[in-house]
Amino acid sequence: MRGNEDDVGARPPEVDVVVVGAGFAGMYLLIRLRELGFTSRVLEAGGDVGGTWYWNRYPGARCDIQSVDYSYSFDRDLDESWVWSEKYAAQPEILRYARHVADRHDLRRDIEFETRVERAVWVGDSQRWLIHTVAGEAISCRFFVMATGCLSVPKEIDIPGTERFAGATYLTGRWPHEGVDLTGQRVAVIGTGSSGIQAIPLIAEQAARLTVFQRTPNFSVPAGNGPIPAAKLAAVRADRAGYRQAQRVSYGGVPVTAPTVSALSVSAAEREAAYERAWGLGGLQDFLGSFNDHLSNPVANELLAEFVRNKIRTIVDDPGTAEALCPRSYPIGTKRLCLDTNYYATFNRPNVRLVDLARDPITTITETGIELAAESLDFDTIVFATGFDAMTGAIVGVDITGRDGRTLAESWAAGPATYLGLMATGFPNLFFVTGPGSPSVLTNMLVSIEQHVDWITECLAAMRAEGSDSIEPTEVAVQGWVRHVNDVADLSLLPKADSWYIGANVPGKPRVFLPYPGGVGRYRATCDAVVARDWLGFERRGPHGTRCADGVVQPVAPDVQMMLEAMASFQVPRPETLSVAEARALSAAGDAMRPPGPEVAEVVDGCFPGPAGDLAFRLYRPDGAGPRPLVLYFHGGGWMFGSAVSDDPFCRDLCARAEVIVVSADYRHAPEARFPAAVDDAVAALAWVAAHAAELGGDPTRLAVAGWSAGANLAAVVTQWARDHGGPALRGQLLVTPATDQSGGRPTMLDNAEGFVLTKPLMDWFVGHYVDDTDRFDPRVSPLLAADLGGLPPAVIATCEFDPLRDEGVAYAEALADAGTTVQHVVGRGQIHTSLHAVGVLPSGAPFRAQMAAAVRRWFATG
Ligand code: N01
Repeated sequence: MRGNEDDVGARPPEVDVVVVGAGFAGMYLLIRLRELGFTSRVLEAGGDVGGTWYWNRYPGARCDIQSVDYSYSFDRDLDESWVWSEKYAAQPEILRYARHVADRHDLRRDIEFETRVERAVWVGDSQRWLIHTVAGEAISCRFFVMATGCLSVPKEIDIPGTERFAGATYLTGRWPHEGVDLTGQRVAVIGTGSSGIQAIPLIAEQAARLTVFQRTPNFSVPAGNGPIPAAKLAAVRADRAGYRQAQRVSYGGVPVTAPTVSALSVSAAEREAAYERAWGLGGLQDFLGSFNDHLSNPVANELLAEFVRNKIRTIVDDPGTAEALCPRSYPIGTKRLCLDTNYYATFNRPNVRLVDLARDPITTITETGIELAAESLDFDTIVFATGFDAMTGAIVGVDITGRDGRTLAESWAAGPATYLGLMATGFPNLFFVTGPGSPSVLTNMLVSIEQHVDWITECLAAMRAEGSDSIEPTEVAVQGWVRHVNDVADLSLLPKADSWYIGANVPGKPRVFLPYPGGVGRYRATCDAVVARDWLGFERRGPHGTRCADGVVQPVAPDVQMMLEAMASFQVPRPETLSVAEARALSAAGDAMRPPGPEVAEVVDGCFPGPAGDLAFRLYRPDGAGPRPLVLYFHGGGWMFGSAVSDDPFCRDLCARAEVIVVSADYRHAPEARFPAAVDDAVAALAWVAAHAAELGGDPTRLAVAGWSAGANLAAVVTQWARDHGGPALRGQLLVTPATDQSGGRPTMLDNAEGFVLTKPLMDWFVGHYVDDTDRFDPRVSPLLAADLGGLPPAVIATCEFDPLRDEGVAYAEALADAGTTVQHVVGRGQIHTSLHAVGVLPSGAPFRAQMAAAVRRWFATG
């Protein structure tokens, strides 16, 4: 099919926008561009609209998102009038829907089919793109949009001998339009991803003999296809606008109630019942989302994985085949979960055989079939269901040369780097719809496509309104976004599989997590925030000059950010607005809600003599026999809150990771006991622990101090005291987000003054209660101000990016290093004052604790 044939040849060589691709993204883009009065040309390699649904015509191809959800929302009449025949529509029906939309909006007159784009060049002088088609046409445009889909370029077949095969070969992603009759044939299917798993049951019904070649088994859940669930249809019909809005702010583009219960918090019977219910319902989200920790907790994940394996063992008659079909090498859900109809049962058919390539790999394809190490098999037809060069294949498949003469392929050689998945530095006015770094394939594509197209067209309209010629993200913004995408992925189990999400399916492709796993609702809010903050991270150029609000849009670690949002929604009172007793009670209540921290071999509570009476300590002993290194620890709490047991999870963590005895010692608190009471107590604790190290099971020659926040201040102070008073000899000092200077505000005290738990007003409140103004310069209050910072033991100093105390920690690290002390500075990117301490709550703090513990081990490694 062509666009309006009469118009071909009369098409303008210059337009505002060239769009590549007439799938669901390109079609909606065209509609929006027309509405906004932009001239455009849409170039499509296929013969009609529909994108992935135009190409993927293999038997059994259907969507794994329910049809009601997988449809446009922008056209209310279309939405109301189109009636899907099934819960999960098959490819012919989805293609019919795409064609219907094209007819309804008269789209084909602006689409050129069978037109492949070969290359594109940014012309700096004119600030325009020149787009070259394979047919030799050159089109000039201001804006260039790649709406080329995420799974549109089949992966190159990398099995030797493929070209020698004399029979028929088919790719699932390029299935012949006229269909293929496999009746009576000997058929091989290579690949057991979503495509293979959908095609295999239907091919088995036709073929005389079907052999399935499986390299890695996949987890698959029954689709439970049938009529659209009545409840769903009723919900949509009752409040269509509300339903569509709920999709937009949801995680996956499908409105579901987010699970709040851990798979580990219920009995085995309850869990099994929930899994059975979800299995019976059919659907990816219901199944993976039957509990809230399948994609974050390996133990919970394994429970779900084993449930599926047991299902496979129940369904498949031959135990050997069943075991071969059981995935074991990656957590469930970290490769796209498949949705099937009768997949596992197909292996009970007498004409179907599974070849497990993990045991018996393909050595070559021959003229007549497939040769394995152990046998040769003859076939009439080979079907390759071997997947796609996902997310980047179609984009770098066009030779795109940007501002500096570099191609996009060169610029992405180490992996794609985009801002919001929408644009790349060096490629002005080039947009991607659902590009790498956007939620895309992890969500309902239709919802993601509409959001991207709306954002892009709003951007174009804004550029036109302000008279800008070009827009491009800054390097800072792109690097920040790439980090954020990886930070979010690293909070989950997703990077643990060799999946196409991470480029692992294509030999040589850089291993980078490609889609953004933060959810479509959060992502939408982020894109909107970028616009609201004067197009944060984008540089716009034009006759007006250059406009740029540079910066990173999500600089706080994602788990920390979520915790801050939760705290804001709970409206936790500010401690400094309470009485001291109330503030202490609030702090203790927060402590009581924490997970306990890791197990240690032994916990002992005791007392030691302080200058004003006995003080408590808690000792944590690691596994293992013999005298251990001993770390004296001082808790945080602004010299006003906390106790020897208040940092329990952190002390356990340090004990377990560094394999040291930790003794957490109490000290008197302000305002009842102001400075120097805490220092005197800390000095007494050090003297007592040094004198009793052996009794405590420690090695008196391997002693160090540690502390967090105000406790780190005390640790720094006693380290200086020990130097000045003849011992005890210390192997090191671990200072976690220390307060080191009370003499005046440093920049981060103002930059991070609000919004990150420890605030400037709270810090002022603490210090005001602890010391008189005249004592602020005393090195026992401000150890940074000590006249001599030489001769101190090695220091590990952890600072956090969004901590008001960050600069004073950095300054102490620098000052110690300048004075000749060995310093390891642990830089908590994206972290706040309290987050390194939040053991078991904020996973992003764990790598920093691991760095600290490794450094502590090194202190004690010798002698
Ligand atoms: O591709 P895949 P797909 N020798 O990459 C195997 C979407 N989709 O087309 O895992 C032997 O998942 C490969 O093995 P391994 C959906 O998002 C959606 O099936 O690399 N085997 C794997 O088994 C999906 O995730 C729908 O070890 C080789 C298979 O081929 C995505 O598209 C339907 C091989 C490829 O699986 C891609 O799915 C269809 C080799 N040399 C697709 N090379 C629905 O909406 C590869 N393999 C339902």
